[in-house]
Amino acid sequence: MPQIDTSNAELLGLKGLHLWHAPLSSCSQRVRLVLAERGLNYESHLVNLEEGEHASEAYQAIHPKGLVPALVDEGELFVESIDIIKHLAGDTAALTSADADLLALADGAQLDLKLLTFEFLFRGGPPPSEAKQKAFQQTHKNAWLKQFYTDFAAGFERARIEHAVRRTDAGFQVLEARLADGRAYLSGDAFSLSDIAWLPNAHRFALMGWPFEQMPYLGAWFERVKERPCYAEALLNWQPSAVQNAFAAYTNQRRKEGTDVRAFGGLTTL
Ligand SMILES: N[C@@H](CCC(=O)N[C@@H](CS)C(=O)NCC(=O)O)C(=O)O
Repeated sequence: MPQIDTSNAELLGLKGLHLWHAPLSSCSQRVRLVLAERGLNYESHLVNLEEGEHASEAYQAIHPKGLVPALVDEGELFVESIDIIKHLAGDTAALTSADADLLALADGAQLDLKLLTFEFLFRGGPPPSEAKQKAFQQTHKNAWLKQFYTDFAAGFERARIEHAVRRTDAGFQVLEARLADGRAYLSGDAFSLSDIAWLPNAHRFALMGWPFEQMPYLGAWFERVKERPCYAEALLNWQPSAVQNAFAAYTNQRRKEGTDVRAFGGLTTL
């Protein structure tokens, strides 16, 4: 669903690029990466997910599923991060030399990334108050998202976490195999949307202590793409150091307990 019809008069009248996004959202990170890489100016509309701003009527009138990101380009509305990055890349030759299958794989990896992020990073933070949870359940219209929060509060079943870890590992193995021929980037010699689609995922799983040391080509790719200025501009600068430290402390704690991501899905045999 790349471009969607909207009857939202406020959006139709907007000039230039407008992005609704959240600092830590991997789908938002993808879009900011293309914007940074292309040097495009945009008006930033931050949506505070912790405060449940995406459950507001106003935001749900922008994004039909009440998720981030959403982009308006000269009055045209786009949702779905992969579709947005394709739109923003325009006809930039290098960026568009991406593989459709790697973009689809990144898109399909989203739900597992979300589950594992909540389990291995967000669970370390304070839970939202009951009043906040109730308000969210009453006002957000996305039934799947509401069920996800209910499941998170109850604790995810181990089998669900195991499956998510195994599928994530399988996705990273596809990237490792691609890179094994010595190419610098996922789709060849040029940095492309394939790299942009996957960079937020590598960044996210690194925060959880994913064993990238077992995937030498992917590990080297990650080091290479981190050097690009867009990584700092679109990801690091949006990640407060207090949050990063809290994630690191929680990851260490679970590592010591033997309950971190490495203890699932047969990732490591410690
Ligand atoms: N397939 C969509 C997924 C969008 C999505 O799930 N966005 C997340 C952030 S990455 C979100 O809005 N989450 C809201 C929440 O967790 O409450 C895309 O690629 O844009």
